[in-house]
Amino acid sequence: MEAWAFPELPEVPGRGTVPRLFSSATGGLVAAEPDGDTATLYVCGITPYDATHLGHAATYVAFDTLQRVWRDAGYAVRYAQNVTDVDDPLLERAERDGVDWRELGRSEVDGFRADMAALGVIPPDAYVAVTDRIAPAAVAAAELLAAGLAYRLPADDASDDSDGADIYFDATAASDVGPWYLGLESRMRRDEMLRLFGERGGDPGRAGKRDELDPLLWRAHRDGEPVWDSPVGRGRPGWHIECAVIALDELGAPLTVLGGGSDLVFPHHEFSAAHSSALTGEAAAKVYAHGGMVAYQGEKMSKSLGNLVKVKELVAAGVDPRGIRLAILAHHYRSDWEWTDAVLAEAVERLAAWSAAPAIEDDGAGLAELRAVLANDLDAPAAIALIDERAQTGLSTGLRAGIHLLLGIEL
Ligand code: 5CA
Ligand code: ZN
Repeated sequence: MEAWAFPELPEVPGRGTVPRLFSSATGGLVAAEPDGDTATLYVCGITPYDATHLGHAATYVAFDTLQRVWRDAGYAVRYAQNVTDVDDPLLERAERDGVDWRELGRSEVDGFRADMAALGVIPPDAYVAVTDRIAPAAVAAAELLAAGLAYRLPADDASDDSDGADIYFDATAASDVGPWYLGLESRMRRDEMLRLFGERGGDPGRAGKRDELDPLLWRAHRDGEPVWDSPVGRGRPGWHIECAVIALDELGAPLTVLGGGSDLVFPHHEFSAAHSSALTGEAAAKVYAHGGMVAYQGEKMSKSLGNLVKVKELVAAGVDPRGIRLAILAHHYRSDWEWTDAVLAEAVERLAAWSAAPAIEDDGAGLAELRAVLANDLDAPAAIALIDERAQTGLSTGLRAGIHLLLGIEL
């Protein structure tokens, strides 16, 4: 699919360094160092059934910052992002609103593109709709079956035109064969995993599974649901295999970074990584990186709760998108935080102060400091603090260029 317009990236003197990032797998900082001259990045995309909210924006701005830091360090970046354009919540919303699910997806993706472009987020090189990768997902499910890492489970309610069985990943069997887990499962209590699995699209109560946590690889056709023909029968793929296959096809393994919000750590990235490793024998990624959750009115901002602050509504109300970006960057990407009017007002004020700062002689120190703090787990709040301080006396041309390239804010 088409992504969106590429923002202007200015020339900046000198070079940054490879960033260190917090890894959800190790629980510490690791160098997000590409194997060759190209970093590979996969960030999970939206499920397009409502407009882009500040939580989505925060996640994509976080990984945009990573991409900018890599580019500044002299690496090329190859970036892939999916669109989960067939999934239960999308189908339910389309049904509720009496619209075709494809049309709902298309219009929300259009809105997302416009929002990302407004925020100056660098587009993915491969922007991939899940519905364009049904066949490879089915082939992957077939491979896992053949390898003895998946099993068929009869489904009484499957349509007559299907072969009557869903396919599940055998997590226990797969854990013996590859370097696959994020390592999270071993640190998370089983009751916690079961709770999250149930809340986030899993079906721990499905009778007959070898393990309650085994995730769905392929869902046999049910009457009234979208359906595709495939080598594993008529149906549609499970969520985790979709992202695993798109990441592998577009970028290979291991990725330099697999990213998303912290709500994807378990089960989505755990099992995407597991599927990927089971298919290739390689680790899925060098670094598993996750952003914090943005809340609004006391709860995680989410389409399902409906407590949304939408990017397009702020922009339509005349808010400078640079102010939105600065409001996001004022919070460390890994922390959970709450969007308020005051957060936005402070960012807009800051943007005005930076813009009004006098131009001064360049000794390169400001840019070097900016690079150093961002290379340390993308510490944008520290970057903002140092720019605030310098803006009181003046901002040099080099630092302004650095702010433009690295924070995506042209003053
Ligand atoms: N389509 C799947 C991923 S394959 C999905 O999670 N879609 S989503 O639309 O729910 O979220 C898109 C991205 O925004 C994900 O990376 C998710 O982790 C992130 N996200 C969702 N809600 C928030 C929030 N309140 N704060 C921060 N990030 C969020
Ligand atoms: Zn995903």
